[in-house]
Amino acid sequence: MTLSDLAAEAARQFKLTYGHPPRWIVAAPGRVNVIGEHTDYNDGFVLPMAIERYVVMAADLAAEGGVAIYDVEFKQTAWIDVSKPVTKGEPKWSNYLRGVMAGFQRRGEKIPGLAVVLLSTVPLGGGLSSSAALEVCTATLLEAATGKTMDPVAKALLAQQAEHEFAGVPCGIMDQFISVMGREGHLLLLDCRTRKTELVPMSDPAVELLIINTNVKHELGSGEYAKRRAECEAAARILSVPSLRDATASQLESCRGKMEGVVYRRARHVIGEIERTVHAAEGVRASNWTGVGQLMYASHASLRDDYEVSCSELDAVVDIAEGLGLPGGVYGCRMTGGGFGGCAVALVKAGQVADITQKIATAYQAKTGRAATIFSSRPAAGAAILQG
Ligand code: GAF
Repeated sequence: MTLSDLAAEAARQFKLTYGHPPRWIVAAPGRVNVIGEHTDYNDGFVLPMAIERYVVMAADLAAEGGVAIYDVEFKQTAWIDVSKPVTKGEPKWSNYLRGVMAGFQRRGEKIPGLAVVLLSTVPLGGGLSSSAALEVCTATLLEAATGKTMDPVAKALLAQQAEHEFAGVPCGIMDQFISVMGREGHLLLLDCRTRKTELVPMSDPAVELLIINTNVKHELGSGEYAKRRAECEAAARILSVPSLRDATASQLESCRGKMEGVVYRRARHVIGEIERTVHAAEGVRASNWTGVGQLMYASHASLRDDYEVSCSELDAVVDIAEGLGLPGGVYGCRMTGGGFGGCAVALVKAGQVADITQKIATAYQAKTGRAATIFSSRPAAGAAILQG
């Protein structure tokens, strides 16, 4: 579904639910990370793009004091009391919105009463940042409804804080930044230390990014994510650097004897991945697709063996893609996002997309007994007010 189809559907659902057309329609995209995994909370580089999958909200003013949100997929309404400081509550998904509303209140903003309809085409638990899209979409709606536009960095940080405090995931800044700052036809090279962003054009019609959802649900709240973060901090302490961004591979080797094997491997992944990300951005700029593809495979191996955030289904997808290789139209493939399930991303020759999709789907089913969901996306624009 295109974004304008989705906006029209949100307007239709709003009218069905509340009896009149919406005043505002806003949207925020999900993302796929091309490379730079588990580097954001180590002050490193990431290279994500916004995808043509969105959370969309249609809304209008309503009685003061409360925000009602009807989720079309869950067929469920959440009601949030905004007459006092917003707190965590039920249903669980409403916490992403609650967290953003609480952040707005902390900035001294009064949240008006609202009637909202929520639609999403970002698969849940697919590692494509459905939660960041929901947070950023909520922030965009509040911008529209209060008439106060936020600075994009402040907006992304507010959404990240909502994730920390209301969803309990100590995530980095990548997902919220790309959902706010994505640009059509571009990847976003983000320096997570300085928060400096650079748009990297990716409009070569000869290549496409395929997103392969293993349909193994990924769950970052389970504690493994926080554990990885703590291991990275432990490595930085041993190396006497503020963060792993400041460490080199040779420094790490010289301190190897001072750290547990697992901490050493986590650091080796992060240090290598930061370097790969910078090289991959250069590769994209030069349309050196073979080079970018090799970096993607290396990233996957490192996430699988050193960082241990892959799973057998993601490994199966990458093995199948690598088996097709260049003659089969595949430049590179890797898991994307937090890991433990979710999606892989493959850089492929545009002319062979249909063939590659069919081959990966068949081989994945045979190998794992599961059905994959495969789609391609061009780099999309970040969050926007579509109406109002
Ligand atoms: C998740 C987090 F939310 C991001 O901040 C990032 O750390 C990613 O996992 C791994 O690169 O999506």
